[in-house]
Amino acid sequence: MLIGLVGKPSVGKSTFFQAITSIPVARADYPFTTIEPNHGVGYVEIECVDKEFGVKCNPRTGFCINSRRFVPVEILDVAGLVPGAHEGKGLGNKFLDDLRKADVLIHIVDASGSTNEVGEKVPVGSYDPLNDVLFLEEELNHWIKGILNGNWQKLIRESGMNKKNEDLFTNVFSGLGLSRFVIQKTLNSLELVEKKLSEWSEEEQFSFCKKIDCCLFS
Ligand SMILES: Nc1nc2c(ncn2[C@@H]2O[C@H](COP(=O)(O)OP(=O)(O)OP(=O)(O)O)[C@@H](O)[C@H]2O)c(=O)[nH]1
Ligand SMILES: [Mg+2]
Repeated sequence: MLIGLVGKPSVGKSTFFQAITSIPVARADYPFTTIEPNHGVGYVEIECVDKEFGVKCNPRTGFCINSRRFVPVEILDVAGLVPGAHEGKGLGNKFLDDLRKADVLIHIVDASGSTNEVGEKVPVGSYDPLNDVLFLEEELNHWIKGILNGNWQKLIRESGMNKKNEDLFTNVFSGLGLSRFVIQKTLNSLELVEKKLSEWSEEEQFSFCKKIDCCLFS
């Protein structure tokens, strides 16, 4: 499993990464300390069933010590996102492409409210962290929309060749690990299964991206 760490700058993403992987990485109290992603492996410790079955555990991945299984989990720590990243603010949102293969995202939030929306220090409690949750979701939606925009003209051409919407979108989003089933369900819920792509409004395109985003990293 690959877990991506996301959040605005200076909230402790790299600190969390280091705590989990024991890999020393740059951490500092100014925004954009991380620019290139940090990639490492951490371990989830669980009880092994070897004792119960009276066997010696020999796991294919990770390791087992005294009936404690250490299950490897890949972690990716990326640069911070700021509001408007999809318009190029901060370091933009291109680095999110590194998270394409992530199964899950963990959003690291500074719950003390001591950093503003771009990760600068402010008095403790003077910033509402809920704002971070909302803008990060919005930025992820825009990132997906950017992927769709890049493929839109091609999709419209192919849609004219009588290809089904679910097949077209499955091709575009398979690289993100989205199945045909999820695409079909999303199109169904928005009543867009049959609608010709050339007739989709901007709003419908964005709604699709928003819905698909929820399925992506669940
Ligand atoms: N008080 C407190 N400080 C923390 C915590 N986690 C991280 N910090 C501090 O917050 C600052 C930023 O930490 P980083 O781990 O570099 O944050 P980041 O989110 O990776 O930042 P960017 O790479 O700039 O996006 C550092 O000075 C850390 O020591 C925490 O749980 N509590
Ligand atoms: Mg960092």
